[in-house]
Amino acid sequence: MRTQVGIIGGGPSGLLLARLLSLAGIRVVLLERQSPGYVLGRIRAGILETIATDLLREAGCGTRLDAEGLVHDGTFINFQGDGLRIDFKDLVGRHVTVYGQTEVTRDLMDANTAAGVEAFYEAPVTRIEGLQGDRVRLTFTHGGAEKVLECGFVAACDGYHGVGRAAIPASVLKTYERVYPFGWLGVLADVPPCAHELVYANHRNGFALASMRSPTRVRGYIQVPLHETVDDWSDERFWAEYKTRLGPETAKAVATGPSIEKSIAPLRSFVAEPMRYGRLFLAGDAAHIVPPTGAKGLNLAASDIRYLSRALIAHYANNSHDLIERYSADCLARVWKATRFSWWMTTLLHRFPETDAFGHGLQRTEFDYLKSSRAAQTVLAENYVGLPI
Ligand code: FAS
Ligand code: PHB
Repeated sequence: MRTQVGIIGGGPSGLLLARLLSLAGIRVVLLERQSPGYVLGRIRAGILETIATDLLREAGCGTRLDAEGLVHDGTFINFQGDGLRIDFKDLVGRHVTVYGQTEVTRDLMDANTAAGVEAFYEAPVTRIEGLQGDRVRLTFTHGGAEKVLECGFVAACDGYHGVGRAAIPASVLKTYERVYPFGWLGVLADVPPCAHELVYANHRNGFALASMRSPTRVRGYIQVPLHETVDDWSDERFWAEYKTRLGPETAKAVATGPSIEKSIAPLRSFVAEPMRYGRLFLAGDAAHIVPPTGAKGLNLAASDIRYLSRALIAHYANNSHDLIERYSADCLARVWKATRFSWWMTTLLHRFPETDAFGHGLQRTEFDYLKSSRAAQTVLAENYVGLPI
């Protein structure tokens, strides 16, 4: 098998890249380890920056997004009995859109299928060779047989646990990591949201987040210790703690109901450099992981794909190599700023087991400064809605 661009991974990164390149007439083959149902079953992100929504419209996937996406002009932050609203529209003239990653993935899968983009599911890539040569060879298994795909370039959109990053020699690859001493227990339930926008909360028991997927479906999170599992959290226990942490005023509007999904995600900050090695490009979670507190994970994946799709289109359309050469530096400049913001939001809103009284005083002061300063609120707003490309 031969193609121009081989794409490892059929999550949002791989699907979006396949769509944008095929729209530009570039031949791609996408190889995804799991089944389509498994990929769609993963409940993850929910907030899209305008860079991501603009890209989805460019990919011809804006119809449902525009019909069902919820435009949010701000967000609430509750802090141990105090609170404030960050007004994105007033502060930076921008907004975010609530539209679940599952829906983004579904729209992209449908668009690629309709366009006849060649995608193989249950087709794990096991080997990557020839990155410094004229053609890359991807070995994968599919239908019980081992196959080889030859391509001009390979995009490793295969997430944190993929094979792409490992193909970069240890002497070249540099990684940076911080693992947080807690995780997020997430619950999906078909009940109406407690507020018209998201509510982030810092409570002495820990962090909570009231998010949503639609006017009838909520996505709620609470910080939990790393040793706990979903079995430790009945629906009743979750809703009681969720309401406590959101605070009494917000809790009055919390509707409870049976969870239709419940999972715990660990939190880490992770950056891999460089994001390109010869004919290999890393994109999305394959290159970076952020704690979801800043709602940046999916959005960073989208901006990587914006850079990568333009670089590969310039190469094939105009034989131009400049954007390919700049890809890693351009992405990492944005990745590190989103990593900083996600780390800052996480330190502001979570309870760290090892923090002493001085640390709690600083955290309180950070909130008080945010509440008292339009400049501080503007910094939060411009990062949350997405820094310019
Ligand atoms: P993905 O991990 O989504 O996709 C990678 C794909 O590659 C997978 O489908 C995998 O099966 C496939 N793959 C791996 N190895 C392969 C191989 N060898 N061969 C072929 N295919 C292979 N972000 C937010 O903004 N907000 C959130 O609340 C949030 N919650 C999250 C919760 C969890 C549990 C996780 C893991 C992530 C969460 N994220 C969140 C981040 C998430 O949304 C990612 O940023 C997003 O999925 C990135 O998309 P991809 O880069 O496509 O990676
Ligand atoms: C979500 O709705 O899943 C969500 C929203 C905002 C975040 C993280 C997750 O910061």
